[in-house]
Amino acid sequence: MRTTPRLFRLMLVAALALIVAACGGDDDAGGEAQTSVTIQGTDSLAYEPDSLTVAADTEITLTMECGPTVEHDFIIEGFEGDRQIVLCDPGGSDTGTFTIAAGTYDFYCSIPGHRESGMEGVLTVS
Ligand SMILES: [Cu+2]
Repeated sequence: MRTTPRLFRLMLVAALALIVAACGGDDDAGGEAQTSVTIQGTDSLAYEPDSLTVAADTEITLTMECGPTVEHDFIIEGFEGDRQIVLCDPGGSDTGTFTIAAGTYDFYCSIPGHRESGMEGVLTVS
């Protein structure tokens, strides 16, 4: 019978497509703890997104990309003396790392006036 191998091949292709689709969805999975995250600092003095979820006790790589005209940084309140994790120039980006215990933290931008304008967010570590 000649149709059987063809049908089998079709099923194989369908199964592979499903597997690829399942694996491809990891990037921005909302609530799942990540070890590598990217955040935008916008010209309207906001983080995008303004909430991040990362893994506890694991080195996290954070990349921040800044809008074309304003610089921003990223500080986790109360963590390592409010150490600046990243600082990006207008139109630039910066990458830093940190390892943090489980909990819920506030993060903010320390450029004068930015936090007051609402440039802060919530970091969930689980
Ligand atoms: Cu800022």
